[in-house]
Amino acid sequence: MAKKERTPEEASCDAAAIALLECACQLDMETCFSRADALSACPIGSQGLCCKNCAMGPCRLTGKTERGVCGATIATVAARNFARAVSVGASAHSDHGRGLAYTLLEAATGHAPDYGVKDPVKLIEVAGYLDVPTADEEGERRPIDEIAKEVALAALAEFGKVEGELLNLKRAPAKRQQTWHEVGIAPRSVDREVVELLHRTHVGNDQEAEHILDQTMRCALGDGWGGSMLATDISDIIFGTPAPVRSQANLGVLREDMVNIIVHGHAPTLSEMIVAASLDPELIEYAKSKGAAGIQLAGICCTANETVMRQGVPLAGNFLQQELAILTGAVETMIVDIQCIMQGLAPMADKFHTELITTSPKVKIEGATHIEFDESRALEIARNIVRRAIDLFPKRGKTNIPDVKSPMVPGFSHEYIDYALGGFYRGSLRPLNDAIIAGRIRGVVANIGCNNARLHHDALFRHIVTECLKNDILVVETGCGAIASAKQGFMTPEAAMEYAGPGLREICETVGIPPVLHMGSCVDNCRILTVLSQMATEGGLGEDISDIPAVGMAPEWMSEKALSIATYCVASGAYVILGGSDGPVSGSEEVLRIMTEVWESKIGGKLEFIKDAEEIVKRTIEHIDKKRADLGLAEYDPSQWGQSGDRRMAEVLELPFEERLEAVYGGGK
Ligand code: SF4
Ligand code: MSK
Repeated sequence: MAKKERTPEEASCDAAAIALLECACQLDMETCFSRADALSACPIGSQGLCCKNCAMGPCRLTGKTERGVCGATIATVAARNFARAVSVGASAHSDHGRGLAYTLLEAATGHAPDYGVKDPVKLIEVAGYLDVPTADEEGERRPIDEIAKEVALAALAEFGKVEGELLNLKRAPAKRQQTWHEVGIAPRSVDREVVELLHRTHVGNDQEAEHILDQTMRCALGDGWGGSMLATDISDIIFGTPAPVRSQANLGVLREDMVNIIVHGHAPTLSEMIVAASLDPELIEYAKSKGAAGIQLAGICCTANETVMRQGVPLAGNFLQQELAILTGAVETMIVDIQCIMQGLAPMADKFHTELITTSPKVKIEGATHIEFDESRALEIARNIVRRAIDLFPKRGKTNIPDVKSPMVPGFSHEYIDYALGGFYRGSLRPLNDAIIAGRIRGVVANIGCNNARLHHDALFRHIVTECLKNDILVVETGCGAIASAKQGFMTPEAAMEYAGPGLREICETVGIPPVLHMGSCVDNCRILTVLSQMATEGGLGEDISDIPAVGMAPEWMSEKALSIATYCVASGAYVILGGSDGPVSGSEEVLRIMTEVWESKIGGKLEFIKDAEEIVKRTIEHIDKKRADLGLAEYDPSQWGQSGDRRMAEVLELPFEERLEAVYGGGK
């Protein structure tokens, strides 16, 4: 029986997406939503029960056949499948990081003249982590380019170092490092852990689920504290460390009267040059000569997160909105780099005047124009692409841009959070720890990850964030989850007044921050690791990441990168929930037990797959309250808070004199 096709409202809770899905129905065009409806997920593969690791299979371990031809058990097969997915996710993030290290090397050696060191302070900090001397023997500061070159080489060495372990591991709390060493999962080098994990999953190799999953954690840690952390650090060095900027989110940022260019994927290298080209007065004049009022740049997925965090380039949407952006008919060019790029874009672009341009030597798509990016001619290539987009503007037909967008304030790097809480003079996370200790902030949730076309687009994000804020839980976000929150209006300081509980609202009002902090792209989840590490070492919240009243989650996840992120967060001590389904190892009770009970006792973190939104919220709050109790903190009591801050001040100023005295001095004067 054919699966029922969802109505636009059943497919998404985003008003812009709904409007465009209606448009897709009218035009009889397929999207990832309709394809998800037409295509049932394989019930065996989705539980992790199908092995195709050799030509005696594929072996589907269901019903009577609970062992593969080679004798592999359900637990072995499910663990191996999970391990392979994590290795791919870790590779994607890490290869992204390696690419940035090469860009820094090219820039520092004069081979990429359009790039340089934008944040020398961050360079000096990262040099410290990578054991690169920043001063000469006389104690004089070495030239920045010289340090940058050595930082790039030291970063590249982390991928295939011969001995030792990843240098960034020392940025974790001491207790965490000790756990990694005791369990034997401290990653030695980024590439080595990926290769070893793949080796172990070859037919006839590692066959004990727990042992396979130990190496899976080690490989994922190589992503979180290796490849991803290097990607973030080097992006900050080259393009600047983010600080708050104003921007907007959702497809309504596209302009009827302008040339619309969308950057999509994950790498900031080309997109930063596209930003520069789109601001070039000569190209703006050229756009005007073609009848446009100017050039509007917008982003999708994590390229969007990179450019919104640093440049305030508006967000067009998240993963499930990439085809819908083209469906507006208003996009001249969509430039894609790496990861999360749907092949469905090419046939969709074919129906409009839109040119889809692939730019990475690693990504070609049939039907797209390939203009390969080359760091040595970066701005020239970017200008060429922008010029092509302008040339397409006169060919634009009927458009359908939904009038839907929300204001937002992104840019919360961990450096900025430190600064926001104490300025340059005494920037630290002390006020955050104190707010948690006092109970104004009940705990922290990192709500991250993808969208999934099989789920109600953005709905889990919206529900969970709303409930967290109501319960005085500070939310930090990256990836497509961050874009979901931006679109839903959670990322302005004013949102605290509408959505936050009384304690969290007081903090947001005092510091002037949104209740949901945009911390960047998928690789920037390592910024969250850094914040958690600092909170653990700051004092008052235990001495390890596993002690902190915090939960990580990816409610609408779909990518293998999300599995790697989840695994490195767990291996770093966090409780992580992956939502939306029973999960990719649900066919094995044993693997589920290892990821919860065994991992919790062994490394202090655990991974659970929870389908239901209410259940995710319930378990999150239970975990946060349990961690608070374990730390001996006061029970959460919102009735204590809400008596200070801007809103209360406004109320007090309106009171009659005597009542105002009472409110201010409590009757003491
Ligand atoms: Fe089947 Fe074993 Fe080959 Fe997997 S490795 S396909 S379980 S025979
Ligand atoms: S883009 S990995 S869909 S978050 Fe980073 Fe979004 Fe997930 Fe891609």
